Amino acid sequence: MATRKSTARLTSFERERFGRVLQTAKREGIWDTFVELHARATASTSPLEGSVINRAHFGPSFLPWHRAFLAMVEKKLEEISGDDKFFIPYWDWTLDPNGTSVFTPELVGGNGDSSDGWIVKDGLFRDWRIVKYDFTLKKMVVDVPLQRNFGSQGFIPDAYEISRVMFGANNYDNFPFNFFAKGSFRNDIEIKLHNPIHRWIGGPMTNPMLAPNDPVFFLHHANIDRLWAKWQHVHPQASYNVPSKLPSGLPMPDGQKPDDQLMGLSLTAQQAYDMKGDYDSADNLSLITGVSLTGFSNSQSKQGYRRIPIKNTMPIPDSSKYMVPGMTYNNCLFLKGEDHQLANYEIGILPITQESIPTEVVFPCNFNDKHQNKANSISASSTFIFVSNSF
Ligand SMILES: [Cu+2]
Repeated sequence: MATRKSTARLTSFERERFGRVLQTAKREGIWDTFVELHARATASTSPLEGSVINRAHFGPSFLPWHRAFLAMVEKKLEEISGDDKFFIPYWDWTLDPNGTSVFTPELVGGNGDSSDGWIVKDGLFRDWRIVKYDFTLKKMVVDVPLQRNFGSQGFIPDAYEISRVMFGANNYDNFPFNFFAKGSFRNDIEIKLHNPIHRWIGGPMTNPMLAPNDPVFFLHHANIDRLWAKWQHVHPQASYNVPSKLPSGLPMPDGQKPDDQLMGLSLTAQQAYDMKGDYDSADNLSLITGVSLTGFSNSQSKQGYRRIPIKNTMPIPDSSKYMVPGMTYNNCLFLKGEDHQLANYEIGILPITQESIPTEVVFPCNFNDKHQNKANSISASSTFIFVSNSF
């Protein structure tokens, strides 16, 4: 497998090659088989402790399934290209939050046309018709043109949100191994980083049954996979910790256990866990490996972020009252909408601009509409994280 590069660092040849190969795959019907495979895995749901997971989402196999899927698709596209240097690029949202290196005419095209049903009118894929699985006919059928509606739902995660996931859970997954799991890297990255971008793009990307119809799916998932690989790198003690039975005695659904075959793919979940992707080295993996999670060096303070657990107690009536001398608060960030039900406590990150750190601080935020209007008293903890501008 060739090394995957950021969309921001592609050569013009690599950009042209990507579009050309995808055009061929679509013309020959191969692209539609990718969509079908993803749809079938998504449709195979299993009840689990009162919720539903499927072979590809909302359960432990989410990351391995998509890693193996990405590798399979990339291999197929490489064969079409006849070029063993072919790779699927990734969209690094911290490097390029507006997608200026992604949504270009020669790569995946831009936003949909607001005056015409959000149909994508530029780029190489403007003539693509999406396909969907018809469960009555039991086959794929051709549907509407490709659509996108940037920003109507969801959001692009910023460095805070990414760091919150990357430095959050130390376990790969956790009971109950679905979308209620807490302390689960898998669930955090799925729900807090992966889902919002699907929704932000709009069109087929908002629907798991249809999402791979939009080529940007693969650029998005390559970045998810890259972040997972990084997390694995800094959590060598973590493992694919998925038991065959739940504490209740219910069996773990098929496709989730370490030795289960990932649906429609040639690897087991464990094999995919162990197969870390090959990503270009230019994006500061070393900064993450150098992170100290328990200490904080003053020399790093200008770039440091302090992570403070927030006790879910006291509302702040007037934000101006609570500025703590010696610290400057540039912004305040809170978990948003969907996260609230998932979190026992919330985490805020404050840029540190002074070296002295008070033991007790109260969030002095002016809340904006991007974040839930929630306010809390917070206590300092000894946990710090170092945030580079490119995770
Ligand atoms: Cu998916």
